[in-house]
Amino acid sequence: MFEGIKNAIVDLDREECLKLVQEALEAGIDPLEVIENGLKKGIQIVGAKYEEGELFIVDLMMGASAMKAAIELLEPHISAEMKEKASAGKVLIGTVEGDVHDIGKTIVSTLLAANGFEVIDLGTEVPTSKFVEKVKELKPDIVGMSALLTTTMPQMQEVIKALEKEDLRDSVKVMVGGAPVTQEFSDKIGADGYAKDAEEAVKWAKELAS
Ligand code: B1M
Repeated sequence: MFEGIKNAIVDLDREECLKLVQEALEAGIDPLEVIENGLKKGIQIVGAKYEEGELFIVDLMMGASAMKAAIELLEPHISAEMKEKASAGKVLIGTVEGDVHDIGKTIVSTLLAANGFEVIDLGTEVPTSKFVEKVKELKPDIVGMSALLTTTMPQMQEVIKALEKEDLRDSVKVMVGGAPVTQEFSDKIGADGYAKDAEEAVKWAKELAS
């Protein structure tokens, strides 16, 4: 099943992907396993093929869109499990300004929710002012930022600076992630936590929230 889902993403076959994901749900397979062992592996191969010049940007978009649709199909089933657990904390999360990449961020949101966090996902291209406004309004325990482009990574520091300016920095923990982000970068910009993947993000969130 996982192999089929992975291959459907690699083949950019949205219909087949959604059909197999639906079958996996009906067979009672853990939705998180479907993401980890099927969808994520598929999009990684698509990304590698793009980098090698074997696929074009339009192919990337097709693969990404199939993956997003599949996650949307899985999400309600993860939330159902989530509801049985007490909230581990409130997380405000978004992809920073100028950056449209949201697959990784959505996986992180989904896993956090599945682990009992209340997640408010602001989406992509989130302006610094919106992060600040939402921190004021919603008082989260953690602010999570994702960036996939080296050119948008500095936005993370802008958000931290803006939170400092508004005297909000001490009220939240800041977690950062995304393919080009490193522990070194996280330390440099004054974030509290860095996670290389969604599992680590959950681990960090649990530690940061406590
Ligand atoms: Co873009 N893209 N892309 N892209 N894209 C990359 C990132 C790139 C590395 C590809 C390449 O050229 N080799 C490159 C960036 C180069 C750089 O900055 N050095 C790139 C580029 C250049 C671009 C455009 C500029 C291309 C163009 O238009 N010429 C453009 C940017 C537009 C913009 O943002 N303004 C662009 C557009 C796109 C698509 C729209 C086609 C599509 C995104 C669709 C979408 O997200 N809805 C896309 C995709 C799919 C990719 C690749 C292939 C895959 C990204 C992905 O989804 N990975 C990517 C190449 C690659 O990474 N190999 C690439 C799978 C995902 C599960 O992993 O996002 O890393 P990831 O998330 C992980 C961890 O990083 C971590 O956990 C996740 C799950 O394990 N994590 C966090 C992520 N966020 C976290 C937050 C946390 C903690 C952990 O705490 C809060």
